[in-house]
Amino acid sequence: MELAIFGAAPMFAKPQPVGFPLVEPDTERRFHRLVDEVFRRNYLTNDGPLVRLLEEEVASRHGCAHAVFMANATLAQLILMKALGLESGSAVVGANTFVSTAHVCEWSGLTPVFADLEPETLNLDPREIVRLAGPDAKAVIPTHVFGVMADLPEIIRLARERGLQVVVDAAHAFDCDRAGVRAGGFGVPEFISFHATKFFSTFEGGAVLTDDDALARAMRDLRNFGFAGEDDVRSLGINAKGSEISAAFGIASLPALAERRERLRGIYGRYNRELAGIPGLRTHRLDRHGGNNHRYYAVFVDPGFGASRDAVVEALRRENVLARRYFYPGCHRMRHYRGRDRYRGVRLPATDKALGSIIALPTWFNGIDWRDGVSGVSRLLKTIHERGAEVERHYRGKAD
Ligand code: T4K
Repeated sequence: MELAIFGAAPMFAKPQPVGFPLVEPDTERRFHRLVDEVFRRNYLTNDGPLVRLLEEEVASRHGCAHAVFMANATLAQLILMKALGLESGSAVVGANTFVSTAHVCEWSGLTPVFADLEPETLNLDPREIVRLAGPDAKAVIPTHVFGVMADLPEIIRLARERGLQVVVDAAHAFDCDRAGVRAGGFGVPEFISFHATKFFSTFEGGAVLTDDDALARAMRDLRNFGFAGEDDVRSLGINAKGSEISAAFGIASLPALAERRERLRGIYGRYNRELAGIPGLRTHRLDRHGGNNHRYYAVFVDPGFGASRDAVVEALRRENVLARRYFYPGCHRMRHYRGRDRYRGVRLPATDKALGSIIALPTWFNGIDWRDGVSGVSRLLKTIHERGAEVERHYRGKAD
């Protein structure tokens, strides 16, 4: 098989992004009906009936008392940290996360202290809390990377010993669990993302999951400028409300989730079978400790593969496979952080190793049957391996 980098036509006529939104035709039809209702009611935002329904549905799916819906997960984290009184000191944050997790610490007045990962799960290694939590530490913020749940029982234990609060980035973890416990069920607040490309989406959106009634009440005020009553502002709030249109899309998606989950599990299984045995290519296992929504599929390109990770990504992109290197280079190596004195000496070898070799592949396909999508991407990876030396030479030739 010839590759596009050597002049062949790309394997896929249309771009196949990792972040292709998951929207079934029935979801779209249900959404349009709900939007018609929104206009008939003429109630567009500010804690409307669809927002309330969405909050009930999300909370009950996750087995917790409250899901406080917000405009996105970044604002949900900001509001949560404000409601918890996290406004100074430092927070131990896994470096392998979307940069917003660290940024929100700074917006809240906390210095992020970046922690290394467990290679098996790609999540914050709980032992890092012992190493990194200094006298000014106030919180620890693990992320459930790709929906693989962090070791919350151990993280919570170590945090409590040190008087730290635990705030969890569950952005990827809708409907995921660790030994049967879902995000929101561990006794600590977790924020989740409903961004367009997530397993469950509201276009933009997010929520905090919690069992704590007082915390939920405080966050509902904070997301609405701090209003506790019509003319009564009791806290320094902001506008983080989600609209009825966003909620409508979430509600329209709910009936599709069981089938969506099955489809993604099928894609995960098929990739595992088709990629098995390619030397130097390792699959990231998603279901070691519990259930996963399988929204992401990641592989590691090890030295035995024959071409470097970045050469592989370049070759795939030319085939219209828009592979990503999530969360390369890690927060600690993002320009905003790495240039500052505070971060100069930071060494996170496990994070650097994993993020130097990871590739996220598409799990939802644009205009083609998913079986053909998975087989096409797998055939490409086999061919890139077989022609590894040439692929690498081509990549280096371009880079020079
Ligand atoms: N914590 C974690 C661990 C997160 O992953 C995120 C968000 C957050 C916190 C914060 O949650 P939010 O505040 O967003 O609710 C994206 C998203 O913007 C971001 O929400 C997400 N994580 C992150 C992992 O991915 P990019 O820069 O990778 O996405 P972008 O725009 O390059 O899109 C990826 C691909 O998907 C592109 O090839 C285009 C395609 N695409 C994208 C969209 C939005 C479509 O085909 N259709 C679309 O509607 O950041």
